[in-house]
Amino acid sequence: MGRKKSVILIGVGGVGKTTLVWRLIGLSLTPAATRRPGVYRIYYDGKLYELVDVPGQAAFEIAQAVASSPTFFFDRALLVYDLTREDTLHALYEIVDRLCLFKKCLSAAEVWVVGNKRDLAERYGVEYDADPASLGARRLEKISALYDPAYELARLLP
Ligand SMILES: Nc1nc2c(ncn2[C@@H]2O[C@H](COP(=O)(O)OP(=O)(O)O)[C@@H](O)[C@H]2O)c(=O)[nH]1
Ligand SMILES: [Mg+2]
Repeated sequence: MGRKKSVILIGVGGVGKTTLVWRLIGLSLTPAATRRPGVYRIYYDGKLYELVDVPGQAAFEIAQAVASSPTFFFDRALLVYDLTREDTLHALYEIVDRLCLFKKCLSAAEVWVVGNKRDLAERYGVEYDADPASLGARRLEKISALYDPAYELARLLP
């Protein structure tokens, strides 16, 4: 089966991180075991994943929670924002900056930016585009954690 892959979801409160985790957990045939609040294990496509859902609302709280996480290297970090709210995109820069101030710059094999609530962006015709490179990320993926089929959301896994 290979080594477990770890994925951390980072972003301010309300952007849809927990919704995304719960949709991904729905993929698993084996019931997901929660080891401690915010850490979920799923099996998908013959691989074991550990998903870390960071609690908190504001950028400083998220940065603090990530910095104090016992695991520090992740196979993938998903920087999640709400496509319809520019403040949630700006917050990602603040989180990434604060992590470096804590001398804990984000350490992940790959960083992806995830623009969530695509359904709302389409409905309102409002969408703030992230520049992934400026966040140290490889790519930007736009999703609807609420409405996209789970197998499509699974493309976010390493
Ligand atoms: N319309 C829409 N709402 C979403 C989507 N994803 C999450 N939400 C809603 O946004 C709110 C916050 O979601 P939550 O997962 O708790 O955000 P978190 O604080 O980042 O964990 C909830 O009311 C969700 O139902 C989405 O893709 N589309
Ligand atoms: Mg949450």
